[in-house]
Amino acid sequence: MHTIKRPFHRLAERQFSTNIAAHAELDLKQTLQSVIPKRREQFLNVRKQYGNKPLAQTTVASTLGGMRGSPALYWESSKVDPDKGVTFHGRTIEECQQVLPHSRFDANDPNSEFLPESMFWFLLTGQIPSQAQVDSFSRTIAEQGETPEYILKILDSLPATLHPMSQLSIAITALNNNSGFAKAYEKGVSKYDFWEYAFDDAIDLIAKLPQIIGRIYQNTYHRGISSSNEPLGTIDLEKDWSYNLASALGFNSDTAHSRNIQNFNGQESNDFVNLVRLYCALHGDHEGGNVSSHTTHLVGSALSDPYLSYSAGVQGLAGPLHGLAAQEVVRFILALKEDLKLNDVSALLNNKEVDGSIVEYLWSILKSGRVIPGYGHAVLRKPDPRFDAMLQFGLKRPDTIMNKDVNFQLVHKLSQVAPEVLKQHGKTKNPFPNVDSSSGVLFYHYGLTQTLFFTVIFAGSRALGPLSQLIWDRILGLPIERPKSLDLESIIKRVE
Ligand code: FAM
Repeated sequence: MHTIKRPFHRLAERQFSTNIAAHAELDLKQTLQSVIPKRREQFLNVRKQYGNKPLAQTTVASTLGGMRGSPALYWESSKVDPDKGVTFHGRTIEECQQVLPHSRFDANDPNSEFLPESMFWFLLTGQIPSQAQVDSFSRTIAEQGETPEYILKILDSLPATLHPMSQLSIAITALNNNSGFAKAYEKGVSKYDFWEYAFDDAIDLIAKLPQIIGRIYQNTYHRGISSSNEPLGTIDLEKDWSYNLASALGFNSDTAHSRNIQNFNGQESNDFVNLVRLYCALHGDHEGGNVSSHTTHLVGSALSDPYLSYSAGVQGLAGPLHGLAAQEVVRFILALKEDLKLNDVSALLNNKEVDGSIVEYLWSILKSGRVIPGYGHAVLRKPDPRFDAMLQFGLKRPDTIMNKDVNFQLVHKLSQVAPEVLKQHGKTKNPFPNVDSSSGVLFYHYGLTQTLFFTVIFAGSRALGPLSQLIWDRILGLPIERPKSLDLESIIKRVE
C-alpha cells in the first residue's frame, strides 16, 4: 500500500481558530466528491450515446489558422460566448459578483470584492460555497502557503534581469518535488484515485503562489531591501489568499505581516487587496482554448503532474499576444500620455481636440504595422465584460482613481475612440477592449509600476481555472491529447 501524504485532508481536519464558526458543512474535497458520481455518469452517457456523431466540420482555414472555431476541447467550468463574454457554470460576472462570498472581514464594505477562493470552489464544484466553507478553505490554503526553502534559494540565485515570468515558471516546475501525484504514479496507484492526488497538488500549488510571487517581486525590484533579505510580507493565517498576496508584495498597511512599501493608509491598502481579489477572480478561467489553459490541459494529458502542467501554461501566458499584453497596454498608455503631453485629467474630459490627436496617434501605430494592445480577441466579438468589471473598479472610486488618474482616464477614453478606428482599419474581428486594457493601469495606480510584473499576477490568478480543469481531467479519465496534423500536400489531396 502506498503512503502518500494527503495534505489537504490533514489540514482540513485541524481545529480552526475560534472566530471561524465550527460547522458541519462539507469541505472542498468532500463537496467535489459529492458532485463527481452524477457528472461522471453524464460524461460517460454522452460519450456512449453520441460518441459517433459529428460535432462540427472543420475547414482548411481553421487548420491553417490557429484552429479557430474548432470545437476540439472539453472544458468543465466556463464558456466564452462571442457576444456575452465569459460565463462560469452558466453565470455571468455580475451574477458571480452577487452570489460568491467575500472575505468575512469585509461583510459591511460595499466596495469589497468576492474572493478568488470562492471562484475556485465554484469552478471546481459548480456549487456556490457558504461563507463558512470559503473561510475554512482560505484558512487551509493560508496554512499551506509556506514555500519550501529550496524554492526560495532557487529564486534567490536567479539574476534580477531574468523576466519575472521565467522566474515563476522555474519556481513552479521545481515545486513538483512536492507532487503527491507524481509520487503516487511512480508507486503505481489506481487511475481512479489520480484525481485526489491532482487535487492535493493543485491546492498546494495555489496556496504557495503568494509567497513565490512576492519573492520574485522582491528579488527583481527590491533586492536587499533589508540586510537579512527578510521577505516583503508574511502569511496571516486568518486572512484570504489575495490579502496574503498583497502582503507578500509588501503592498499592505498591516505592518505585522507586510512591509507596506507604498506607505498605504488603511483605505488604500483595503482597496489594493480588493483589486487583487477582483482581478484574480476574473482572470482565473476563460474556457479551454486560450494558450495558457490549453497548454496546461495538453501537458496534463500526458499525466504530467499539476506543477509541470501549469508551469507550461505559465510559459504560454508569457507570450505578448496573450498575458504579456497587460504590460504592453500600460507601456502604450504611458507612451501615449508622454507623446501627446496629456498630464492633466481635466484636459482629457470632453475635449474633442484631444480625441482627434488620440485618433491620429492610433492610426500612426496601425500604419506602422503594430497592434493596439488591449484590443481584439480571438473569440469575443463585443467588449470584454471583464474589462467592464475592472473599469467599474476605477469608476466606483471617483476621488482617488476616476477623476484623478490620467492613465485611467486614458484607458477610459481609448475605449470610446479606439473601436471606431479599428473598425475603419477593417482588419480586427473584434475592435473592442479586452481585459488587459484596464487591469495594468489599476495596478500602476497603486504603485505597482513595474510593468513586466503584471503578467506574474495574471499567472497567479490563471492557476484557478486550468488547475480546476486538470482535476476534472483526472476525474473523468481523459486520455492523452493527440490531434492529427497534416502537411500541405495532404490538405490539398483531402479537399480537391
Ligand atoms: N490592433 C491592430 N490589429 C489587430 C488587432 C489590434 N488590437 N487585433 C487584431 N488585429 C489584426 C490582426 O493582427 C490580424 O491582422 P493580419 O490579418 O494582418 O494578420 C487581423 O486583425 C485579424 O485578427 P483577428 O482575427 O481579429 O484576431 P486574432 O484572433 O488573430 O488575434 C489577438 C487575437 C488578441 C491576438 C489580437 O486581437 C491582438 O493581437 N490584440 C492585441 C494584443 C492583445 O491585446 N492581446 C491580449 C488578448 C487577451 F485577451 C489575452 O489573452 N490576455
